[in-house]
Amino acid sequence: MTLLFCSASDSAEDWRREIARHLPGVEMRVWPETGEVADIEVAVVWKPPAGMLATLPNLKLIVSLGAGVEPILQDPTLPDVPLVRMVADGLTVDMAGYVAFQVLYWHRLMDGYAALQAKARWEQRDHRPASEVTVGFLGLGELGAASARTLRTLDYRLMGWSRSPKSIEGVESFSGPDGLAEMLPKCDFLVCLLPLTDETRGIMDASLFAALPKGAVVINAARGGHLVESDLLDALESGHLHGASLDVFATEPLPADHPLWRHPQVRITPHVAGITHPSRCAVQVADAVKALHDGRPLPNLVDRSRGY
Ligand code: NDP
Ligand code: OXD
Repeated sequence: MTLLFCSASDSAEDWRREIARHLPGVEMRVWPETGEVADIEVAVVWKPPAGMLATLPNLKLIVSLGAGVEPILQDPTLPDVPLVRMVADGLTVDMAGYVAFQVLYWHRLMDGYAALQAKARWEQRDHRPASEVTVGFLGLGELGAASARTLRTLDYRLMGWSRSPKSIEGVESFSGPDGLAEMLPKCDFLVCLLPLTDETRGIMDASLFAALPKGAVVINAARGGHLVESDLLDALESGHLHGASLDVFATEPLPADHPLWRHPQVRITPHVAGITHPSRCAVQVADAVKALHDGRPLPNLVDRSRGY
C-alpha cells in the first residue's frame, strides 16, 4: 500500500519514522513528490492545497492530522472517499491542560499578580472558591468533554452546550438555541471547542458576549472563524468582558500589527492548545489504515453532512 503525506507544518521525517514503526510495509511518499499517483490509496493531510486530493485516482481514505476537518471539507473538488479525523489521547490531554491552565490563570488572578510582581509588591487578593465559579463549554465532544472532566477535579461548576444533549457526570447539559440562551448568563468562563461549520461560524459575536455576565472570560481553542474579533475587542474595551485567552485566529499567523497582540487583557498562544505529535498520534493513522485494509468500520469517521 502507498500513502501520501501532505502537511506544511508537520515534520515528514518524524512521521516517516512513526509510520514505518506502525505500518511496516507501507510506502510513504511526501507531497509534492507523489511519484505515480495511481499507486496512492491513502492520503494523510493537514491543510492540503485545494484540488490536490482530486488528482489521486485510486484514493480510498483521507486521514486528517487535525481534529478539525474544515480545511479539508472546504475543497470543492474533494473526492467522495471516507475522511477520518484525529482523535488521540495525547491531543485530548494537551487540550484539557490548556483549558485548565487558562481558567486557572484568570480565576486565580495571575494577571494581577504578574503586574504586582513587576512592582515588587506583596499583596494578597481574594479569589472566589472554584465551587462558585461556572465554566461553560460550547461543544462537548472529545475535547470539550475531556476538558470539563479535568476541571471537575478542581471543583468548578460545569455546563456545556452541544447539538445533542449529553449525560456527563457533573456537567449540566444544554442544547439548541434555547439551551444556549439559558446557559450563557450563568457562565463566568466560556470555552469554545466547537467544530467550524456553517452553523458555528461567527458564533462568538457581540450578542453572545452581551448574554454573558459582566466580568466573564472567553477562551477560544477551536477556530478563529468562531470569533468576531472586533466584537471581542469592543466587549473588552467596554469592560463587559474581563479577559480572553485565544489560541486560534481568523488569520494565522496573527499579523504583527493586529490589536489583539497588544491588548492587556488578552492572552495569545500560536495554535498550540492540542498538538498532533507523530510519536503519540501515528497509531491513530495506523488504526484507520488497518481498518480500511481489513474492511472494518473506520474509526472517527467524519459525517460530511454535519461538517464534523
Ligand atoms: P467533536 O466533533 O468531538 O465535538 C464537537 C462538539 O461540538 C460536539 O459536542 C457537537 O455536538 C458540538 N457541535 C457541533 N456543531 C454544533 C452546533 N451547531 N450546535 C451545538 N453544538 C455543536 O470535536 P473535538 O472535540 O474533537 O474538536 C473540537 C474542535 O477543536 C475541532 O473541530 C477543532 O476545530 C478544534 N481543535 C483545536 C485545536 C487547537 O490546537 N487549538 C486542536 C484540536 C482541535 P454533538 O456532540 O451533539 O454532535
Ligand atoms: C486540530 C488542530 O484540528 O490542530 O487538530 O487545530
